[in-house]
Amino acid sequence: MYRPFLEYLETELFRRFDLQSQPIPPGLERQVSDRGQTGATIQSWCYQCPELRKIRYTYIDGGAAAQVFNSVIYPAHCYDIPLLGIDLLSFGKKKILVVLDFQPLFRDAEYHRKYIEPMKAVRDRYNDLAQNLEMKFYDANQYFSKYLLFAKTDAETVKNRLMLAYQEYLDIYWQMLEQTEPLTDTADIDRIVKAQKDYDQYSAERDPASGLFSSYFGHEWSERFLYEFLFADAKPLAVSSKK
Ligand code: BLA
Repeated sequence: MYRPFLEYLETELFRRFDLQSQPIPPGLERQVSDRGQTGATIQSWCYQCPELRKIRYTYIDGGAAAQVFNSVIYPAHCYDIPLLGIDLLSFGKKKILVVLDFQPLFRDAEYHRKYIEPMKAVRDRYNDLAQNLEMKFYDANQYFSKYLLFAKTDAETVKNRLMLAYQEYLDIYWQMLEQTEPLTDTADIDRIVKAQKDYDQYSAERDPASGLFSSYFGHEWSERFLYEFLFADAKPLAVSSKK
């Protein structure tokens, strides 16, 4: 159901950047489960290029029971622009939830003006996909912008409307990356390193997908996938509390 979104992203990335494949830890790149009605396959891709230090995306194909396309793009540490976050979910065809955002690293007004305000014009044209839904897992004020697309919707809207919004958001994101000046001061760069690391820690601890991964692929695999691939700069809680 979300394959066209994966393919569009992939085409854009290969067209615009000089991508290098990044290794995915053994056993995490692809996994097949026979649990659930139809089983499921999860597959991930990871790349980097000088402008983007980690580009990862994952597709879960669980037939009619689950279709998921999830991606995070982390800019190089010399760029303070937001991360690009994509989470498109469909469970049993009835529950379709789509999220797309430029995920801010900082919350001050200047940052907002530079990197979030440019989304407003697009977001205003897709008001129907920005439904102000309540967040149960995450804090909407942390790592989410006020112009995110976040909607409960249907397959028709995904195909006809979300795809257009998605293409426009991506366009603005590439533009933003092109226009941003690289930081050169070590202290400024260190601040981005820390902010991106904090994002991984926060996201790993809150990720609402860990139950989904566990139910298909087991708890152990799920923990590895979260901490060794999705949010590789996060430390598992038990480990970090010992330090
Ligand atoms: C919600 N994301 C969810 C849910 C699942 C996933 C299962 C809960 C749906 C529900 O029952 O309400 C799935 N999350 C995944 C998967 C991965 C993952 C499969 O990380 C990894 C492969 N989530 C993101 C990114 C964004 C994001 C990058 O991973 C940013 C756009 C947003 N997902 C997001 C939000 C919700 C969500 C805002 C709703 C959470 C809430 O209600 O608090």
